[in-house]
Amino acid sequence: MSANSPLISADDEWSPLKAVIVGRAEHSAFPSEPFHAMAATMRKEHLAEFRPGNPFPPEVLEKAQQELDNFAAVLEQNGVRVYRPKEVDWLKVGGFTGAMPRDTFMTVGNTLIESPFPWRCRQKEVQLGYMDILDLLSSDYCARICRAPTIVGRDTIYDGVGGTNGNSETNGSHHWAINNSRPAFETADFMRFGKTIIAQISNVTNKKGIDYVQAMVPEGYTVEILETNEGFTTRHIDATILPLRKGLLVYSPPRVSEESLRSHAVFQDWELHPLPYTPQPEKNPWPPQYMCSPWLVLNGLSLDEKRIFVEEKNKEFADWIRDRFGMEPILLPFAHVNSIGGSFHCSTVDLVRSA
Ligand code: DAV
Repeated sequence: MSANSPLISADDEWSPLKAVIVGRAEHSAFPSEPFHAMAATMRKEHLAEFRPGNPFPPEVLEKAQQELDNFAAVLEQNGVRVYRPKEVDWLKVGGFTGAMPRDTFMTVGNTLIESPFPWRCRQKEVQLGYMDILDLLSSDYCARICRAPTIVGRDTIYDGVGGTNGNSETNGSHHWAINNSRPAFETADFMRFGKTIIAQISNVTNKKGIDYVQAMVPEGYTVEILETNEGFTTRHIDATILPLRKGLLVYSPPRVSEESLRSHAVFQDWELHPLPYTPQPEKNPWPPQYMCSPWLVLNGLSLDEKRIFVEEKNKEFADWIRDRFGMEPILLPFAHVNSIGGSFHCSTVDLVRSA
């Protein structure tokens, strides 16, 4: 592989997309972790579903798979190289899904970083689903792949958190569902803005995890912690802020303030726009929104600085970014993928973006 066509090279969210991983949905099962960790991150009305060995409804998975295949085809039609993970029976192995690789990997320059997952049900995800992709990527001799560190001995990530009734809400000063005893994160708690990477501490990402990313990124990149307001449901930054292009960012005002964003030098000259309406949940939607809030409208994937994938029902959002900012939203069906954990940003990992 020549140095002129790298297989891993991306450090922002908007430059023209050249190569991407798109997840797959078959055999996905509800994640299952100690009650307090699920209660802290999942929607209350569906909490009982998050138990071991519980598959998502087959019709949801079938349609989610079709949506992902269609999305992958549209990306290919636009000249993007698409990688897909292996088909894995996640139900059988006590795993979650192959549909949400954004939580699993992040590209920073020539470096691909794997998450040291806090959740046990995800700790074999890469080994089972993504080794073929990693093999292919390592044929680029300039690429660096940072596999997650092995957990030596017992995993201590839930020690001292959760409270006696297993509910972190009642657990005094313990705010988060995980402790800081080892590096833990999901890469969806990080977003790339060139040499600055913005991260949040959350119910799946701890301070040691953020320090670990700082140690793994190539020289010259800095990880900064954004103060967010989500409180106890916090998980993932990619339904809180959405850069539409260099210099233009949309944010969720209940989740983060302009002041907090402005305090980061990288946003000093940016236009920062609150979403001008509060996205509302549908009443009794089918498919159900098992895992996400209506802020998922901000979970777009950019093809370049104009074109961005938006779920076809989010017409108000698509109209707003078209009329207000001259964007060209690409509307695709994705409701069933949304149902099992995320939208276009969550279900992808951009590997190469270049001007
Ligand atoms: O708002 O429910 C969804 C983001 C998933 N990566 C939310 C977070």
